[in-house]
Amino acid sequence: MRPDEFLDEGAWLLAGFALPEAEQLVAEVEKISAAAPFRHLTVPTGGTMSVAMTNCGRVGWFSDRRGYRYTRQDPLSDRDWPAMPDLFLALARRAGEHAGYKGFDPDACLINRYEPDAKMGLHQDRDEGDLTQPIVSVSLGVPAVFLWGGKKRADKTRRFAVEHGDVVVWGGPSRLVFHGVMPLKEAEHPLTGMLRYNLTFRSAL
Ligand code: MD3
Ligand code: FE
Repeated sequence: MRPDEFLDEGAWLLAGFALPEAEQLVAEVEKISAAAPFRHLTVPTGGTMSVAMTNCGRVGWFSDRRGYRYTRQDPLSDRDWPAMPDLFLALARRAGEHAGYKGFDPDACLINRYEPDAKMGLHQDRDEGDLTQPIVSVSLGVPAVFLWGGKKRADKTRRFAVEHGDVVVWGGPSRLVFHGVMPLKEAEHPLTGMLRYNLTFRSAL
């Protein structure tokens, strides 16, 4: 097994941390997306994201021409986002604690779905209300390459690979670093086919 890897102050890669429950996690993602379908959101500049998204939890992240925000209801259906499964919350708490963040209690889980070639440009996650809390990220399915920069967009970036079952915890001095995901390479995973899912747990309110 790959050891835990220290990435930077406050940031840890917990290799394979979610492997024991990965199959159940994928099944929960499929249930959530039956109630709140994956969609390609529009960004304020008018473009469409190549990554498709949905959410579970008390609030969900949403974007349209007006901007980015967390909403209590899915704007597509005007219904509450699906509840966060106990399995998700337990995993997020355990990973947070493992990386030194006691009492992590996320209220939002953004679920990203990558098809071949889908990518995420460099950005900061700063729409959350409580920036003292970490973000816990869980990778499922096809492997990907994360881009990991500094506090300024122009800072030099590092790359590292994330695989099925890997968990990354970003907090403290690493919470506001610029990051992104390289275009997904075409590959097959027995649980997800050509897809990669990423769950990110956040304290949004
Ligand atoms: C926070 N997702 O949804 S994991 C995102 O794989 C997002 O889908 C990517 O970035 C994905 O906002 C990357 C989450 C992540 C990665 C690096 C970070 C969150 C981070 C660095 C600093 C703070
Ligand atoms: Fe992000």
